[in-house]
Amino acid sequence: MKLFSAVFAVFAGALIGASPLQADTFDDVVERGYLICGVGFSPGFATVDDVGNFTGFDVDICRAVAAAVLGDADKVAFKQLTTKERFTALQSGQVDLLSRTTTWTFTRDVAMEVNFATVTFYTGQGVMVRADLGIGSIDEMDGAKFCISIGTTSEPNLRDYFRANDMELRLEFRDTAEQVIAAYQREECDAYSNDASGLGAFRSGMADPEAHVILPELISKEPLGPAVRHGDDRWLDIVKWTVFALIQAEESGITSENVEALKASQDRGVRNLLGFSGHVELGAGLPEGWLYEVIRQVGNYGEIYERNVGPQTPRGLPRGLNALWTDGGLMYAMPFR
Ligand SMILES: N[C@@H](CCC(=O)N[C@@H](CS)C(=O)NCC(=O)O)C(=O)O
Repeated sequence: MKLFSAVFAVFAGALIGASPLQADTFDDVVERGYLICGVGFSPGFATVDDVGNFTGFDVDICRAVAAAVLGDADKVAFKQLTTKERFTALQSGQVDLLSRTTTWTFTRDVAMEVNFATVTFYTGQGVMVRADLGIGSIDEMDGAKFCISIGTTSEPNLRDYFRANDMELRLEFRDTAEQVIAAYQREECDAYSNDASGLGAFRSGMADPEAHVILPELISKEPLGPAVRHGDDRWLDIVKWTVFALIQAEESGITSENVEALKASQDRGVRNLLGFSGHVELGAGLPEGWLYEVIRQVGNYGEIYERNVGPQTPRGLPRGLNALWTDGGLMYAMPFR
């Protein structure tokens, strides 16, 4: 019995491949030759077309990491995960990286044993209601019934807000965003609540967008970012510094258009940022020019933002808190030195 347990433990450990002591996702990805990235189903963040092409803000973060590690942004296998299954998928080793409109919270970071690399998108929780209810503020929603997805921060945020304001809250849960929206459209609830960055997209996809109103309040902070497993420090560093490179490149005016010309630059800051410095990248075991490939193939943070969710896209999201710190936003890369 004891022997069986020990054998089983070793076998299970090999299967999940996530023992903190052994974890080295970087080596696994290089050996496999492609990255497995967990994404979601949100327009602007992750969607797939009829022929299997993935696009979106979160998708581009995966592509940037693949370009950094493998020199090719296309070497990614995407796995669409529901909110309910996303952390198990990461913990059990089904994905190398979770880039899925996921809020960095205390509980997730500490108790769920995932490490958030940094924040890629700041948003907050908003509420959409049927216009015919004539509601102008969440504070008029005592007793309202909300449709929400299982396993999101949306549930505890709503509970806290309603409790704090002494209002009654009724919840109707569904497994996926698609099911939540369908339930809301069938009027099985009065309101839909989720990250504000996603609400407008879902509204614009409805047959009758003007029949729904997005209320002005945000009831929470939702800092979204990519996550890896605990105990996988080198991999965490790579994901973190890939994102910082995207942000710093925007601040330094380096784009997918001009990066080729800057490749030969002797400026120390530029060389560090593009991964040609001869020391920064070697510690992580990455090839020369690893960040040059990221910017060349995927673009800088601003390019990723504008392409997927910016004002010129159907999402139409202004930069707001996601502007660079130099423009009054919160996007601030740690120094490349
Ligand atoms: N940021 C929140 C919510 C994120 C989220 O995933 N929201 C929606 C769409 S904006 C969703 O995809 N829901 C359910 C699903 O299809 O899995 C969290 O981390 O819990």
